[in-house]
Amino acid sequence: MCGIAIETNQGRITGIRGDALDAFSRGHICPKAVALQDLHDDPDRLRYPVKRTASGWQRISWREAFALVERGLKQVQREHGRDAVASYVGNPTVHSLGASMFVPRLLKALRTKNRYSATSVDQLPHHLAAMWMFGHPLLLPIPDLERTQYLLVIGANPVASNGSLMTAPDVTKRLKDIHTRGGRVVVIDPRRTETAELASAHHFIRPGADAALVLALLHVIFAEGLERPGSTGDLTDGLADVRSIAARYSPEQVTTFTGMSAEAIRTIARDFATTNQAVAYGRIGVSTQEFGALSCWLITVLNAVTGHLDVQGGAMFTRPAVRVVESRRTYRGAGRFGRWKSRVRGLPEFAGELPAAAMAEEMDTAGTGQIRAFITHAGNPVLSTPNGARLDQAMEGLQFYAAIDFYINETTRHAHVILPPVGPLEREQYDVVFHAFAIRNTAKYAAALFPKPSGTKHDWQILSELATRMTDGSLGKKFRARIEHAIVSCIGVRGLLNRELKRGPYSAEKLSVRMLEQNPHGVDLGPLVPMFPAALRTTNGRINLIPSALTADLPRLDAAIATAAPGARGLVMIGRRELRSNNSWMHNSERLVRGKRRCTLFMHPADAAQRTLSDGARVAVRSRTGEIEVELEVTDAMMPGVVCLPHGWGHAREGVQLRVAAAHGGASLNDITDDQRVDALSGNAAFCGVPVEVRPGTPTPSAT
Ligand SMILES: Nc1nc2c(c(=O)[nH]1)N[C@H]1C(S)=C(S)[C@@H](COP(=O)(O)OP(=O)(O)OC[C@H]3O[C@@H](n4cnc5c(=O)[nH]c(N)nc54)[C@H](O)[C@@H]3O)O[C@H]1N2
Ligand SMILES: Nc1nc2c(c(=O)[nH]1)N[C@H]1C(S)=C(S)[C@@H](COP(=O)(O)OP(=O)(O)OC[C@H]3O[C@@H](n4cnc5c(=O)[nH]c(N)nc54)[C@H](O)[C@@H]3O)O[C@H]1N2
Ligand SMILES: [Mo]
Repeated sequence: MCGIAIETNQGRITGIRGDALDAFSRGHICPKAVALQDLHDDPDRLRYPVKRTASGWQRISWREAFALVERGLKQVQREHGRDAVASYVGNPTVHSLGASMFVPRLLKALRTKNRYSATSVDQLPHHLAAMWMFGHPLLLPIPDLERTQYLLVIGANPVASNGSLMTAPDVTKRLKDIHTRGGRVVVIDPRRTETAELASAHHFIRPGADAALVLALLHVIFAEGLERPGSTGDLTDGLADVRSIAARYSPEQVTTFTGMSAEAIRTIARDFATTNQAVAYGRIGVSTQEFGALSCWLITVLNAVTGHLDVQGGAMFTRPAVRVVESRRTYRGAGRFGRWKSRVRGLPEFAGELPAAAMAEEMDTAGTGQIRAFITHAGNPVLSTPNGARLDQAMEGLQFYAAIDFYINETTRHAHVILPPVGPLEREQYDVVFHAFAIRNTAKYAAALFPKPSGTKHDWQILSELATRMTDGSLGKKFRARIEHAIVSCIGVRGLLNRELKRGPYSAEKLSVRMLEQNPHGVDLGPLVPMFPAALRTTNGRINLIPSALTADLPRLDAAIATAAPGARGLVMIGRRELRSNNSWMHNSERLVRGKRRCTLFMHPADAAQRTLSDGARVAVRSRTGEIEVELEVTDAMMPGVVCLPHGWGHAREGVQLRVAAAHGGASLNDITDDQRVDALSGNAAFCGVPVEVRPGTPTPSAT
C-alpha cells in the first residue's frame, strides 16, 4: 500500500525509495519494499513450471504442468471423492489483485469441503465478531488513527507490522502525532514492544486474558456510570445485557488471570470512557488465542458502549472504491458458520473453510474423507500453521500435491508439480483488500513495471486455466467454463477492476482505471466517514451487542479465570513480528536477513536466573508437540513467565531451495505450537500462550 518509486536502467533495478508524492504513504517505505529488488533478481525464484523426479526437479512445459495437475487431482476425486482433495490459500493471495480475483474460481471448481486458508491462523475471530454484530464478516472496525485522542492497543505491534486491519503507512509518525496533539497511546501486551516504547503507558498482560480485561473495563464503566453509547447507541440491541454480564467481572476478580492490577484497569476504563475521541484496537494478539472470538467481540462492545463506534476518532468503517461488502440487495451471506464440521475433531466451517489447525490430522488420520491430494496457492503452512512439523510429516503421505508458488520452500518441496506465477513487479496491482481496511479512503493503481517475460504466466492465468480444467459436470457446463475463460482472458484483470470501480461508490467522481493511471501517486478520497446505519448488513438493520454464540462461550472463560492460580506458574510462549521479516517467505533476501541473529527466544531475567540460563546461551524449548533449539536473549521487555519467538524461520531443511534463507537457519516456532490448541468457538489457532519448558540446549561447536 505504500507508494514507491523504482528506478531502472536498461531493465535492471537501480534503486527503490518511498514516493514522497503518494497521497497515502507520503514517502514512507519499509525494508520489505526495498527488498523487492532482491525478490525480482532472486535466482532461486522459479519462472517456469517444474515437476519432481527421482533425480530432482525438472523444468516442464505449461501444457504438461496443467495436464499433470488435472490428472493428479481428478484421479483422487474419482477414487476417494471430492473432499479427498484439499486446498490451502496463503496470505499473499490477498495482496495480489489477479490472484484474489481468480482463486475463488478454482475453489468453486474443486467443490471440496476441505478448504483451508491463512484466515484461521490469523483474523477469523475478527470476521466472526463483525458478522454476528454488524451482519457481514468484512465490516471490520478500523481505528480512526488521524483523529483519535486515545488509542488503546491490545495485542498488536503496528510499529513492526505497519498496522494490520488498520492499513497505516508510516504508523510510527501517526502514533507520534497522537502525542503531539495531546492524546495518548496505551498498549496492552505481554512484551514491551516497539509500539509500547512509543506509548504513554504499557501494561503487561497474561497471554489469552484479554477478554477478561475488557469485561473488567466494561464493569468499571457501568459501575461508575461512564457509559455513553451516543447516537450509534440508538442502533444497538442488548446494552442492558452487556451491563449485567459485565457486573460479574470486577477488576479484582481478574487480576490473577490477567496479571494486571485493579488500579491499572480502573484508570484505563475511566480515561478511555471519558475521552471524546478514543478507540480500542486489537489485532492478532487477541485473535490468535484461546478466547479469540470473545476478545474481538468485547473490544467492539467496549467501543460501542463508550460512544466510540462509527464516530470520528473512534472505530470507523471504510468507504473503499472497490466494494468488498455486497449491497444489501444482493447480500445473502449472514450465518455462514458451522454449516459443516471437520471430520476428525469437528471444528466448525466458516465462509466455506475449515480451520487450518485441522489440516494435518485430516491428512494423517485414515478413513473415508481423508485428504489425499492437496493444492496450495501462495501459502507455506509447514512454517505458518500450528504443529507444522506434523503437517510436514503428513504431507509425505499425499498421493498428489500441486503448488502455485515461486519458491521451493518447506511446504512446496513436497509438491509433485509447482506452477510459478510472475514476480510482483511483473504484474499490475490495486489493493482491493487493504484499501478496504485502511485508516483513510484512498485509491491507487500501479501498472506492471516490467513486461511479463515470455513463457511465464500470471497467477490469474494459472488459476483460470486450472479452474476451467477442474470444472466438471455436463458438456454444457464445461463449454461455458471454456467460454468464460476466453472472455476474462480478453478483458484481463485491468478490465475486471475497471468494472468494479465503476460499480463502486465513487462512480460519480469518475473513478476508473484510466483515471488512476493518470494519478500514479494515488487519489485521496478523504478521511473515514460515519457509515451506519446504511452499512449494516444485519437482517433488522441494527447492531447486535450480544450475539448468542458469543455469550454462550463465556462459561469457558469463567472456568479459565476460576482456575488461574497466583504465584509460580510454568512458562508460556508468544510470537513476534519484525520489520525485516514477512511471515515465512522473504528470508531469501540478503538485505533482510543480514546482521544480528533474530530467531532468538526472549526471556525475562528472573525466569533466566531461575533456570541458570544466560544471555546468548543455546536453549531447548519444549512443548507438547516437540522441541526446538534457539539462542536465548534475556530481556526485561518480557513479562515474567512469558517467552517469545518469531515465526517463519527454520529454512535449513532437506530439499529447500532458498540459499540465503537456509544459511540463516533459526528454527520454526510452529514446530512447537499446538494444532490441538484452538479458540474452541471459532477454531482459530491459539498461538498465544503455548505452555513450554526451557532448559539448556546442546552447545554449538563454535561455542566450545
Ligand atoms: N514487518 C512485517 N509486517 C507484517 C507482517 C510481517 O510478517 N512482518 N505480517 C503481516 C500480517 S500477515 C499480519 S496478520 C499483521 C499482524 O499485525 P500485528 O497484530 O500488529 O502483529 P504482531 O507484531 O504479531 O503483534 C501482535 C502482538 O500481540 C502480542 N501478544 C501475543 N499474545 C498476546 C495476548 O494474549 N494478549 C495481548 N494483549 N497481546 C498478545 C505480541 O507480543 C505482539 O506484540 O502484520 C502484518 N505486517
Ligand atoms: N506461530 C505463529 N504462526 C503464525 C503467525 C504468528 O503470528 N505466529 N502468523 C500467522 C499469520 S497472521 C499469517 S497471515 C500466516 C501466513 O501464512 P502463509 O500464508 O501460509 O505463509 P507465508 O509465509 O505468507 O508464505 C507465503 C507463500 O506464498 C508465496 N508467494 C508470495 N507471493 C506470491 C504470489 O504473488 N503468488 C503466489 N502464487 N505465491 C506467492 C511465497 O513463496 C510463500 O511460499 O502465518 C500465520 N502463522
Ligand atoms: Mo496475517
